[in-house]
Amino acid sequence: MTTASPAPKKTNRIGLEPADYKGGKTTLCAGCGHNAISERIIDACYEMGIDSKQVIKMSGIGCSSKSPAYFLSKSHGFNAVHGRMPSVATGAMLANKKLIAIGISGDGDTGAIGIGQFVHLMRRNLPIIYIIEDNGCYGLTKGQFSPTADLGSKLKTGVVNDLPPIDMCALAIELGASFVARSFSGDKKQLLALLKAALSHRGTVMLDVLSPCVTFNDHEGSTKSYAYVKDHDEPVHDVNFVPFFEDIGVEQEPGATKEVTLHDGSKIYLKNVGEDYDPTDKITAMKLLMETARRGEYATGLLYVEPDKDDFCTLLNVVDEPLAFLPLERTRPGKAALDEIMESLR
Ligand SMILES: Cc1ncc(C[n+]2csc(CCOP(=O)(O)OP(=O)(O)O)c2C)c(N)n1
Ligand code: SF4
Ligand SMILES: [Mg+2]
Repeated sequence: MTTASPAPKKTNRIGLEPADYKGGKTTLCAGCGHNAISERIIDACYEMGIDSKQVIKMSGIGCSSKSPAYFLSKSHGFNAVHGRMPSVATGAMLANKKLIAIGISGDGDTGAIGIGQFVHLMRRNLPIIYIIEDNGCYGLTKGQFSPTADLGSKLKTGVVNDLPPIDMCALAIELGASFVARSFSGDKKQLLALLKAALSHRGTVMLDVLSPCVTFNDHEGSTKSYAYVKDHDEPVHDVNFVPFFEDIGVEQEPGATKEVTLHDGSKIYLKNVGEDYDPTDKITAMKLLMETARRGEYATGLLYVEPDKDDFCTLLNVVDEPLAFLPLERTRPGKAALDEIMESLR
């Protein structure tokens, strides 16, 4: 009698299985958008063949900031103080620019207490994938309005928000981030393609993911509920990503698809859904964000990209080797170098 041999295990280009990219069991509420984002990060890292040990997961405080515990358990991690993840991430990347930094924040963590740190992170173009898990409220502290809550949005108690929101994408574009996108935790295909493209970009990726809080902000009258976001999601294009290690040409209809080559040679194909959209033009991106916000809609997709902009480590001429491995003779200038500096100051 012959016995059937077990099906070969599914592995990626570095021989790892999807399970190798998982994290601990989530303690977030069932149905929380943040869980879906963690799942897409796992998928993206598996499909791109990322070495988890090269990844540093950074976060602040909030339900969103707990998420790094639920993906890539073999990576390095640092759970910083509320809103202070950007400075810790900056230090980490300057100490070792070969790391892949994934920062997870919330709309409260970034838009309120952390706004000052966020502003300087964006203008420095640090190499980091900075994800805002945006539910328009402070989930961890029971659902108060955050700075991304829309004007007129209602709390469960009926309280109406009377302050205008901060559009984190518009802010990031204005400040200098070189890859700015918006997506929805419920849109698996778009979010996965954007995350894979983010892993291929060198510079600041600011990804604002609408991620409903099922416990405090998923009712009628909320503009960050699943139902509202689903009905008002306006993708500007279909996003298709082809990694550098899969040399597949994509058939393009002339004029309708924009091709962007990313830092590692991967390509992103953006097929217009409606009007022609050029994500390399800042003014177009700002206009789109303002027009869609005025209609109460969310423009999603790759809103702005500048693939060749120098990142912060390149700008500062940071050495290739991690600082911790540099020998003493390279970290301490000798007498001759000090004499030269003193001479130049005379
Ligand atoms: C210095 C400081 N101030 C306030 C708090 C209380 N606090 C904890 S989480 C949070 C907001 C979290 O909101 P958000 O970043 O949107 O994350 P979410 O829970 O919605 O994912 C606040 C105000 C704190 N932990 N530390
Ligand atoms: S309170 Fe809201 S944000 Fe926090 S885990 Fe539950 S659903 Fe998610
Ligand atoms: Mg929040």
